[in-house]
Amino acid sequence: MPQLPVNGEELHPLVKSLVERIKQRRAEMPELSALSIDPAMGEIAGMLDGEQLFIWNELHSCRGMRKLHLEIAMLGIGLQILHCVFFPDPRFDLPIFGTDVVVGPTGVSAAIVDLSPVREELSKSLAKRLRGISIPSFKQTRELPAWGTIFSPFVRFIRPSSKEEEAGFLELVDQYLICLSSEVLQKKPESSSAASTIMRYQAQLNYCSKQKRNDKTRRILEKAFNPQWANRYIEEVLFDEPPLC
Ligand code: BLA
Repeated sequence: MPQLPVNGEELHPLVKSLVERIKQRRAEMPELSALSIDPAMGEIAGMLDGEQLFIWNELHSCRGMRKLHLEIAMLGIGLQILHCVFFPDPRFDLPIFGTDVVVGPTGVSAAIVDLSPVREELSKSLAKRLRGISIPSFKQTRELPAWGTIFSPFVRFIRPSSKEEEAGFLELVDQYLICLSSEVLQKKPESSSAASTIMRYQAQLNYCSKQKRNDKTRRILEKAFNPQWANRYIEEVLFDEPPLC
């Protein structure tokens, strides 16, 4: 599996520190194991507007979570994207963790983090944990797109306006990961055929189909590679359907 360039000087400080923190929290997950990834999809290089585009991927699983995906995309020196989604095993009553950070030539334009429900609402134990987090104040909150109905009431979507706000966002992501880890350690699997498992499976399908409506992701990938390749990447790597359990 390709190593993420976390020591690379070229990474934006927020992207670099987020990758480090996510890796640290991921290492604490029970029964962590690396998943193999098609070499053609794991480390990718293309061209966009004459600039080189690189994508690095890491995939793991752990007890309770079927797919822990961490990705960095870099386009020349202008655009960097950190994409991270942890998908639960539908047999466990666990949420989807997601964070996405987009850095443009003028700095971080988008930073989002959520623990998204795969049932009508987040479990009481998780909502209680999340209510206990102190949210730093952010000057610019961004409006969610129409497909953003998949997110929980605890979603934070901001444009950080200072180094302090970037540091606040990093700590917020960390808090969400800590909440997730605590839930992972507590939950026991239900049977594959339980109605609750099937409902959570369907909700993951819905999460993936809504994320696929993000034109901004598709457009970047289509321009860098080609529409067929972008579609394959979105369908197979970013938001592939969970296997029936
Ligand atoms: C927005 N995502 C964006 C933007 C770009 C990408 C270029 C626009 C930035 C801006 O509006 O400031 C591109 N994101 C990518 C690419 C990848 C990626 C190429 O992850 C992967 C290779 N997106 C996610 C996940 C979440 C997410 C998991 O992949 C949330 C947990 C959210 N990205 C998200 C949202 C927007 C965004 C909500 C804003 C969309 C909008 O305003 O329409």
